[in-house]
Amino acid sequence: MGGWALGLGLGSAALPPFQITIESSSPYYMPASATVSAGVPIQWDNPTASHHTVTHDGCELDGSCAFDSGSVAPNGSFALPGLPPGRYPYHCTLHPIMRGFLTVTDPAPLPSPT
Ligand SMILES: [Cu+2]
Repeated sequence: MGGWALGLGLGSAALPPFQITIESSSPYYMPASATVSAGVPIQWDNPTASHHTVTHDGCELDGSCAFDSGSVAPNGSFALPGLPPGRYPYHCTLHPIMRGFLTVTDPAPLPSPT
């Protein structure tokens, strides 16, 4: 478990993960565009017959690699304990046509800076 999530002080037991299903046809990641709150675990399930990855675009673009599942076997899954707020385009390194987008929002609204 990541210390980052624990640092939120939510004081709750482990949250149920937000689940994304890998599919062998479009949109490939279901839902392809997902929005979750910071600190919420995220889990990708692979019920297809092929290996896939869940790889943040930054892993290859600029080294800002937020997550990379490596090869996820059929009937396997990949889980993250939660991510800092931000926008995370990701893809499958084995099938570059597979693309998803994750938006992580602040757990509580903060006063907007002036
Ligand atoms: Cu794939």
